[in-house]
Order: sequence, then structure tokens, then C-alpha cells
Amino acid sequence: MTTYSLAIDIGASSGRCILGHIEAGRLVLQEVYRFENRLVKKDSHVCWEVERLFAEICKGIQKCKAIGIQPASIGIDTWAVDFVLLDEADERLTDAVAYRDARTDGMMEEVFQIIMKERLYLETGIQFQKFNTLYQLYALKKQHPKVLEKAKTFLMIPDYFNFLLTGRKANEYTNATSTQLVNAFTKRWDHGLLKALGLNEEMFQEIHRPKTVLGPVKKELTDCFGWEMQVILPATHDTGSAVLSMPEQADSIYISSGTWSLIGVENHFPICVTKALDYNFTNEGGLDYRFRFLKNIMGLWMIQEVKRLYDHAYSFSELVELAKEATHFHSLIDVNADRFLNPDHMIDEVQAACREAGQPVPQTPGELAKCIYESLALSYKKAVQEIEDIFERPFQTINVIGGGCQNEYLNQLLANATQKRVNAGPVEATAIGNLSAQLMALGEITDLQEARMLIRQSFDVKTYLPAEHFVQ
Ligand code: LFR
Repeated sequence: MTTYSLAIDIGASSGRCILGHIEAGRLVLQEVYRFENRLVKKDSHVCWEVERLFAEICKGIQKCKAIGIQPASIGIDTWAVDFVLLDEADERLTDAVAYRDARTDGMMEEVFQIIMKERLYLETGIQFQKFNTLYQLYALKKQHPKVLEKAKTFLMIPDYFNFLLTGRKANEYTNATSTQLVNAFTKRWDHGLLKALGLNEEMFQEIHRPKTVLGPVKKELTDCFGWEMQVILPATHDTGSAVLSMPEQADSIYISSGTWSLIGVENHFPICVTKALDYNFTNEGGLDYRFRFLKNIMGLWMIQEVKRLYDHAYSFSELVELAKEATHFHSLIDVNADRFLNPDHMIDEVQAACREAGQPVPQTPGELAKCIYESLALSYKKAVQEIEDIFERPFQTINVIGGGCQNEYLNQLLANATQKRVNAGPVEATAIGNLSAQLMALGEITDLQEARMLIRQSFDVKTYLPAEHFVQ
């Protein structure tokens, strides 16, 4: 009998429910449901709608039944760093405030007064981003100390959904590392840091690794869905699942391309050298204790915002075509500047940045898109140079994975800017990584090596060469 698993992959702009099974030596995917994700304002904070998202997850599960498939397992991944706190009755105490909210402004600098920046990096290996969970918790402690005092349980977003499905409280390892509170060497909550920050250690749960079978879906939900299913932990941090789908190649750099562009390499150990700290690279935990040495680049968020501000009058591919036509226009911005994290109006912000730098100001959708895409490519190039500087050797290839790898224009700009070969695919890298971890836990795939071989055999990859050449 064929074993099916269900991957729930929720990104900042959409959620996907994708069934996977192995057939004739290939991993076969079937999307059963897709839903919108968005940021909403609640009590003057930017938040995620976690209850609606959970209802969407349940709808996705029900869609499987509607097409006559009963997956043996389900695994959930989402973006990282965000969390909810539960009280003693296991009721949600906090909104799921989103990392783009301004509550952490200035918090990083305050934390550095308590813990030296270098110590934080040496212990956790995590890059400094003002939205890391550590600074979010610190902001909560300052702004709403009573709430934090009442908190009995800390769950990250996928942990919370897993709790709603199973009744079990656990923190998954790959996502936990993004908090900047897990020790990169012991792979446990860093109690020294928690103490120094005055955070209640008790609320943090036991850390479980990907491939752990968390347990069955609880009875009342099983009755409603109509069959029994195990909840299995994938790398619940989406980037962790995505990078699992990357073919292992010693000479290649990956870019996990979506709302963010995560650019880096995979390692078997964390690298916390001074250069890595200075360039602000992270060492996020992965499956089988692999480490993702990478940095965050602002990514397609900027173009998503531009599209939204034009009331979705142009599709992503139309914006690409308009960018290609704007050959006369050339302005470059620093896409990683804080001002682009969540500006009131992305178009105004891009225009202001160009104006302030004395560069031509983009006016049309095509000019805006060209400015953003070329600036992203430039930022990729800089990150590649930093990686090569840290590793003291060149890398030959860049593998772009995830939804953003469908952007042929950006892939070509990347190849041209870096003068490297670019491989694009698989598109559904995150769901594939999620499914692979479940299938490993179920014994359908032996190990990571076999998973990566299976993925290579199952999905197309397109190659882009620098300059004018383009081969399929
Ligand atoms: C990508 C991602 C990045 C993380 C950012 C915020 O979806 O998970 O890896 O830095 O979102 O959580």
C-alpha cells in the first residue's frame, strides 16, 4: 500500500498543503489546498492570524479525504522566530506578533548592555537581526512584564499548531535555533543566556529534533477528519526544510528564494569566527545537526509589496516583463536597509532611498521592479564575495531553490552579477524537504543522502550561465 504524507508549508504570503508519496523511484507531489497568509494590525501590532491559519490547516487535511487519500502523517513548517505564550490553562496569552512589528526597535542595543554581542554570537552562532525571538521576548518583558510573568509555555508558530493538533507541547530544534537562545554546541536552550535576560526557563519546552514522531492527532480531531494520522516534526523552520532539498555539492552556494532570500552554504559544524560575525552570517540548526551558514537578504518581499500597492494590477511575470523593458533606467539601493523591513509604503520608500542617494527616482512599475531586482542581484553578489572571503576559496555554482527560482530574469541577473553557473529548482523545495523528513521517520527513505538522491531524480533543475548564454 502506498504511504502518503502531508506537508503543510506556510510562508509569509501563502500556505500550501501538499501530499507526497514515492512511486517508481520518484517523489510525487500533489497540491491539495492553498490559502492566503497576510499580516494584520491588532492592538497597534502587526500580527499573524494563527487561529485562521489553524482552521486552514484543518481544511487542507479535509481536502485529502475529499480526494480519497488518507495520509499516514502530517508535518508543519512555517517562517521562523515568531511565537506565542500560553498560560497555566494552556490558553494563548499573547497574539502572534509578527517579526515585522516595530516592538523590537532599539531592543538589540539594550540587550548588548546585558550580554556582550560577541558572547551571544560565540554561544549561539546566530546572526543579529532585530526581530530574533530573543529581542521580541526582551521587548515583551519591558513593555508587558505582567504578561510574561503569567506565561507557562513558550511555543513557536509550528509548535503551537502541533500542540493544537496533538495536545503535546514541544519545541522543535531547527526553529528553536532561530530564537538566538539555543547553544550552537550543546544544541539545548542556553540557560546562561536565559538567566542573564531574566527569562523564566520553565516556559521553554524540551527540544525535539526533526524526524521525531510527536504523536497522533488528538481524538476529537481524528473523529472529525475520519482517520488516524501521526504528527511528525520536519525541520519546522521553512528554510531548514528548503535546504534539505538542495543537492549536496561541496562547491555550491544556495539561495532559498521566497519572501526572503537566504544565501549560504551547508556545514557539519557552526562557524563563529570574527569574519562571520562582522559579515553577520548565521549558523541555523538543520536536520541531522547540519548547520545553515547563511545570511538574510530582503528578498522578494519588496516586489510583493510593490505588487500589493498597485492593487495587484500587475502579475509577478508582468512586473518582470516591465523591468526588462525599462532598459533606460538604472538605480541601485541597499535592499537590506532596515527601512525596507516594513515601511508604510514600499514604493515611497524605494523612491526616497534613490532620491537621497542622488540617483534617478523610479516612477513606473517597470522602473521600480528593475531597481529592486538589480539591487537584489547586487546584494547576492556581495554575499557571495563574503562567503568566499570567509571560506578562502571560490564556489562554482549557485543553487536557487523555492518559489523565487521561477524568476528567470532574476536568475540571469544573478548569474551575470556573480559570473557563476546558476541552477534553479526545485520550486517546492520547502514542502519537499518537509515531506522527506516525514518519509524518513516512517522508514520510506533511509537517510538524508538517499532523500537528496531521490529529490535529484524527481524534480527538474534549469541552468543559467553568466552573460548571454542560456541553456535548458
Ligand atoms: C523565511 C524565513 C527566514 C527567517 C525569516 C523570518 O521564510 O523563515 O529563514 O529569517 O523567514 O522568520
